[in-house]
Amino acid sequence: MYLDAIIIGAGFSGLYQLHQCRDQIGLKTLVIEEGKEVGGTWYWNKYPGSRCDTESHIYCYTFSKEIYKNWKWKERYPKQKEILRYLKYVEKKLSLKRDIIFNNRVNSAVYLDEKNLWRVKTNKNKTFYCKYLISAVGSLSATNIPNIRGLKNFKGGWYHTGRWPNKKISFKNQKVAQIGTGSSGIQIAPVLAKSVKSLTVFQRTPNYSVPARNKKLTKTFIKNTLDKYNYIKNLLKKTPGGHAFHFSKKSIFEFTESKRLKILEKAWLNGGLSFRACFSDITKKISANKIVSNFIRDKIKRIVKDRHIAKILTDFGHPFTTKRPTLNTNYFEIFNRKNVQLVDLKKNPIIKITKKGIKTKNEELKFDKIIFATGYDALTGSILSLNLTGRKNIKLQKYWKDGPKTFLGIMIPNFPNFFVISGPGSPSVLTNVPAQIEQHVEWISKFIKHLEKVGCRKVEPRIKETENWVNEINILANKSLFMKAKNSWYKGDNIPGKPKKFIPYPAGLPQYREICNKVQKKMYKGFNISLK
Ligand code: NA7
Repeated sequence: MYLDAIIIGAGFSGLYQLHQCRDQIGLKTLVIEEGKEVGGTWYWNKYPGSRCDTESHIYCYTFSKEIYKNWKWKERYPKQKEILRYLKYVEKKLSLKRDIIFNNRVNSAVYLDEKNLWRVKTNKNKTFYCKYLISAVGSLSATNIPNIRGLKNFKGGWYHTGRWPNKKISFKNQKVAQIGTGSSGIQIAPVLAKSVKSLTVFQRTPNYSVPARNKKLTKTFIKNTLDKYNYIKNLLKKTPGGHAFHFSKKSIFEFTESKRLKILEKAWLNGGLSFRACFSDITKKISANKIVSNFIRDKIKRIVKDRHIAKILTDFGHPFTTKRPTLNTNYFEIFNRKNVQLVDLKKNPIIKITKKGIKTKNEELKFDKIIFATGYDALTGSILSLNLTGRKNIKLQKYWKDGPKTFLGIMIPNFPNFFVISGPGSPSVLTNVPAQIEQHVEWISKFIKHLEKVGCRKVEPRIKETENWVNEINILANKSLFMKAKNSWYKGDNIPGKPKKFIPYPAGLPQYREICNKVQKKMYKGFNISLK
């Protein structure tokens, strides 16, 4: 079957890209989706307590006033189920489903030089051909299941938070092990702790976490945000992460110690991702960051009664925000419960998984279930899993063996007519993702429209511009605090053998948007456009 465009993935990015390609440009378009429904990340992340850390009134599309105004979020942070309902609502509104095939995972995509087409194959033995191939596979979708000896012998059930089964799983009165304490682990643990017989949390790296302070949204709040549609849409274009909060213009050092504390207390009480923005320099200057890191450490120590456990939970080896910042609802409080234990993997590492549980250096523990909240092969894993072969038989795995090479995070040399939404080299995971997605989808769509207008046969970025872009990301990352985290998935540290390079574009969405717009204005400088 021949199509003008194939989009891989039916999450936030795939749905909007389909609307653009089909309804705005008029291309014959198909979305191929592995799940049996729309949703992407939010289709797979169904674990108990799954919720977005970005506030609901901005974790959504803003491209359509009608869509924005006709949806009413219920809570400050949207639950996974609510986000799924929202995406289904958008899908219905735009009649997208008729151009999506579900239950098909793309296994390979090969660029056929002589035909100037992509040949796309799925695990259900379906083959498609298209001119434009667009990856909307998400940055956090290739799960990381650590290669721990013995997992296949385990007689109980085991699950990864990012591939949660469709059926209901009961943990009631069971002995549960949870490996990993990132955003997902910190969300699932307090929910499990309430019903399980015992919960054992295996922590490799302690994580900073700020209270989410989730709450039901009031009618007044909902009305105000809907009324302020234009303002919100514009605001998301101006803030560095595409969030609805501004960073303070004032340094922490402009205040006396007691005033600083007051400001921090107020931000802590408000909770949420905006905590880091209460001074201008928390994310930029190590001396400012240290004060705030210590503030968080003290807060946790005040919650957790056992001093030894509190120490393990706060023995941070990295500055606040240099790894993915997490929000929590009573996470640290669970360590005051009798049915919750903490294992410090730094001192007591896992040796193997046995038939009945987990053997660590110091003990052998029995479990009914194991939960892997161990994150993802972030940003590159999902794209590499597509097994792309570009011009002259060049494999993406090989081309990216020393790290991802993209221009603007959008296109890759040697892989003509292949676009990436929210991929490596773009701000992606450092932003409120739907805000970045809208910018990408609109930029890519405008580009494709232009290519069609000028009669382009194939397009790919130039090597020189790509090298410059990769260097620019390196330079910006080295200047930032991000590199002070020894171990972070932002730079590939969580996956054995993955190149250790900072992956997302770290200078914020407005600056990135400006660069992309400039390239567009200069008639796509940096790209080789071959005409018919
Ligand atoms: P994260 O943020 O990558 O967290 C994964 C956690 O799992 C983290 O605590 C890791 O420790 C830990 N981990 C990873 N591999 C291992 C092994 N082999 N042994 C023990 N512990 C391990 O993933 P999340 O799903 O929580 O969050 C990702 C994003 O997805 C989130 O921000 C949301 O946007 C959705 P480490 O810190 O690497 O030492």
